[in-house]
Amino acid sequence: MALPQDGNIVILTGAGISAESGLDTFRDAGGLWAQHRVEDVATPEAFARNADLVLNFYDSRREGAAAARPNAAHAALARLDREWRGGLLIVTQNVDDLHERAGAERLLHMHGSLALAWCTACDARVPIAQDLIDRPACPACGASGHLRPDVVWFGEMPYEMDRIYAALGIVDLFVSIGTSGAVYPAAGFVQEARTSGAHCLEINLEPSQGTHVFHEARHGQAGQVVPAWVDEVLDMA
Ligand code: BJW
Repeated sequence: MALPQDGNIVILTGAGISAESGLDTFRDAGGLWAQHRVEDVATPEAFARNADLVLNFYDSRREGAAAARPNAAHAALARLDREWRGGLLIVTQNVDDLHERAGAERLLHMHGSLALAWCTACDARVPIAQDLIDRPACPACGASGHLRPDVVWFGEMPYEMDRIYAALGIVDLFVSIGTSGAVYPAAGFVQEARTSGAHCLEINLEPSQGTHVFHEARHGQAGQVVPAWVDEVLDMA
């Protein structure tokens, strides 16, 4: 495909990009949804019903993410972010911070972040490093027992949708990496990108649920396929 040197690239990433860093995906065999029922840990109703179970789930994932290291796919996207002179936006569904630790800057977290807590007493989003199960006080208002993980559960509105749809409205190349295409609205971004006339590429271990909507698919480990694709894009420029 021909991509103008100042063309606009939007990259959607999912749990598969962090798999080679040792973090569990959701829907693969043995993944997070095989270990926990979604309804028990990833809805506001679950949090209202059994906050301890939900807080333990996210405390343990925060610990896992802190111990993980960015892999070759994160590093390649950070290099693309540094070197691509046109527009670029990495939209991650992941709540780990491996993209930013690899050096990516043009990045947003549409499903929130394990590094933040949301105080339901004062509505502040605050950085946290400690376990929420210990019910730490909110650093903004001092109230105890009101911090929840700042992540987007089923039935909640993902973050930064205006910015994402604005970027999809002018995108030339849309790339989806390591996501099953099972969760909306992210699963619908490829259709938005097609409507804008973008070339759409899927990079995933296996065909995603929406693979037929993409113009092109490259199947394999993100840690191998993504660096090769980034080399191609930067060589074309
Ligand atoms: C590799 C690899 C390697 C492995 N290399 N690849 C329209 C139709 C139907 C339903 C809905 C709809 N619109 C909304 C809904 C409802 C709902 C929904 O989508 N339900 C579905 C189950 C059908 N959506 C929502 O409720 C969302 N909110 C919403 O829509 O608000 C209203 C709204 C309306 C209009 C506009 C905007 C908004 C909120 C969804 C929140 C999702 N939350 C979670 C938890 C977040 C916190 C946390 O991390 O715990 O987000 S669920 C979970 O799924 C998490 C992930 O970000 C998300 C996606 O998972 P992902 O990343 O794709 O992981 P996997 O495991 O599914 O796939 C990994 C892939 O990688 C696999 O394919 C592997 O093969 C591959 N892989 N190793 C490359 N080494």
